[in-house]
Amino acid sequence: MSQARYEQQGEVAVITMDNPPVNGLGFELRRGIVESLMRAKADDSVKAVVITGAGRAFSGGADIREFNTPKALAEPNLHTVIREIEASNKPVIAAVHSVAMGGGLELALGCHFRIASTGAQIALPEVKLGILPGAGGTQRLPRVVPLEMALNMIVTGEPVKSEKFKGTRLFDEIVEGDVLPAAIAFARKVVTDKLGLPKVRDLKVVHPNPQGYLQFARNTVRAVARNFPAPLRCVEAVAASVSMPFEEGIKAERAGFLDLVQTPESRALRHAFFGERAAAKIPDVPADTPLRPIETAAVVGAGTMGGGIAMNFANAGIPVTVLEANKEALDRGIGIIRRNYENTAKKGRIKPEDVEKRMALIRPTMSYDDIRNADIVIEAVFEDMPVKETVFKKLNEVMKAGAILASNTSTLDVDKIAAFTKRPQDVIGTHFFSPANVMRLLEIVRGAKTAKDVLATTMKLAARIRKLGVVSGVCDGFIGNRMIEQYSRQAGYMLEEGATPQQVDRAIEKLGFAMGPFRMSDLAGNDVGWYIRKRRYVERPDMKYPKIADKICELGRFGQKTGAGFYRYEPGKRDAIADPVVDELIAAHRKELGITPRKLTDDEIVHRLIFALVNEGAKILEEGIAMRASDIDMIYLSGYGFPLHRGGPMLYADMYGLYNMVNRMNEFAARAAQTPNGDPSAWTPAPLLLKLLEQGKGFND
Ligand code: T1G
Repeated sequence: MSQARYEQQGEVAVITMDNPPVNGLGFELRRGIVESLMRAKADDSVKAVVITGAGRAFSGGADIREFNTPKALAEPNLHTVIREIEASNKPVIAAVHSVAMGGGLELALGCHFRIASTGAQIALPEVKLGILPGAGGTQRLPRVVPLEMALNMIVTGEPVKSEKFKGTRLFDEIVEGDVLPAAIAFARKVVTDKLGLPKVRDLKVVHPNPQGYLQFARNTVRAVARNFPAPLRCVEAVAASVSMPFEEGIKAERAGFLDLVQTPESRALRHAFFGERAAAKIPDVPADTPLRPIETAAVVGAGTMGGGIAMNFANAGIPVTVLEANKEALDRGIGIIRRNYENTAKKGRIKPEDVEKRMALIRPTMSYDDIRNADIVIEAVFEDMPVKETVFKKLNEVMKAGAILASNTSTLDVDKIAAFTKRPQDVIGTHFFSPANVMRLLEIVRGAKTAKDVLATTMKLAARIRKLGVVSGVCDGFIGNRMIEQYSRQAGYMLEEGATPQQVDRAIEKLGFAMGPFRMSDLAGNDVGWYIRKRRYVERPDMKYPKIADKICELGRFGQKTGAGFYRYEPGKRDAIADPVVDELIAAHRKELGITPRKLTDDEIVHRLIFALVNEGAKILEEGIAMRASDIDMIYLSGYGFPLHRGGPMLYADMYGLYNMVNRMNEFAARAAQTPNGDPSAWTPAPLLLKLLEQGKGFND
């Protein structure tokens, strides 16, 4: 069945794009539109054509699922469709509602007239996918809206509400309510008033000093676009709309589009776009699973994490009760929440009155009785199993039937925690990342007995509190922390072999990481890792570890909170300053091990850190702890500062080539075998990695 429905209303033919969910302009739909246009053209009773979209969008643009596949460019491609519309000998009117983005807006720009309903999101968001509008958007939009507004839309990709275009030539009418009848009436008027077939391409870009403005735009964009080539190419494409005849401008735009769509940055951005949406899909939990209502929440523990978690609920307008054992800790926690809101209001990110509104949603208490009717309770107490046991036994006793009992544990076994209750089906892990009210990532840890509706409800709640929920199975460290442990081990080994903390940090930060391993450890607190390693030494005596981090901790150098760690810090400052004390400690340790320090290249540093992540990620995938490779990438992009333009560790490996990666791992293993305290086994490729390599596949295929 054609994805372009055709019906006639009197002398007006109505073509309705119908390719759920957002009328992506895929090959089938493009063909359907052209066939419908031909049909209208051949029918003398048709005097005008209206094009609109079914469902929730006019059109969300090119069907990005077709990218880098033959269908994306198969004729009729979007250019051809738009040319057929523009060349039509009968007026074509776009009836735009809800969403007109990317190719969807470009298609409307090829029409002779455009009618929009208010509130419609109008955008050319291609730059967010690492490309540029490739079907005339950079040439037509500046011809119907002011140059600066057009350029800003194309370089930022941000949507603008349709009513903001009042007074421009983008829309001939902007109407309240249903746009289709208005568009059909307008079409009739075009015919009776003989309004002709005006083409956007025939208009001129108007600006008092276009070259001056464009140079300013180039300088501004160059300064901020850093790792992404697309924004600057967007400026050049728009510049062509000013300096070139239309057809030349189209060619310049096309060249830019074809260059960008092949870039690794664009592949990474598209991967992140789909990865975010895929994360919410749980294969064995049907999308229509009935959810448990979440009207109220409770948090046990008013510490840093508990306070941040409570803020997420208040921010989403969900009343939340914060339970703390002692008054002083409770008052301190609530005070910190208030200060956070006041600071946010000072920065203008929320209105002053929002501070009180949100504080009013947060109810402090020291009594479990006050939380018994909450729909979800999140435990955020000390990371110690006996403490969790006490809390969950109490929650089991107190909470109403059907309440979701969540733990914010960052590494402990959620199945063991569930076993403290008589309702393991209601228990789930909700691992927030510090600061909990800021970091988008939420690892949702699915226990063996966690009910499907509890999982589905928690995933939905994640979106509601503006978190990126990613499902993890139960293992030590879940997904993110289990991988970061291997990353930290390699970082420590490289100090033993000859690198300095600043060299390791600088190398990975040059790749685009927000923070290298040693600055990150100093920020999080070196004692956190130390505590886990001491547990590991008992549980996993077979696993070898570099020892410099332990020695740093034995000196009480826990990082920023003690004024010194791998670096030293001036009081009240966060700048990491190289500290000769650390260099001496490292030198002494190397001597003790009998290591002659060697020069490590940035390339070795970067790839030992990343491939340590990837190899562990492959094991996590194989064990079913992570449902898909893109989930692992989303965790690293949103929770660990992995550079977006690289798409995450698993995509990085795919783009590097698994064959090449395994060769590097063999090189690292050989080196580790010759290094005192080295651990060649860290580089044994995960079976899944070898399997994919054999099949010539990548993690994200
Ligand atoms: N193609 C295919 N599927 C798309 C899509 C698209 N363009 N946009 C969204 N989807 C899917 C999405 O994967 C999800 O699928 C569902 O729709 C709902 O999305 C030549 C080449 C349109 C504002 O970049 O910004 O045109 O998970 O959860 O919050 O110049 O989706 O349900 O199976 O985001 O209501 C440019 C990207 C393409 C628009 C709707 N267009 N999409 O938001 O729902 S490049 C875009 C969005 C282009 C031309 C170039 C948003 C939305 P599923 P959702 P939403």
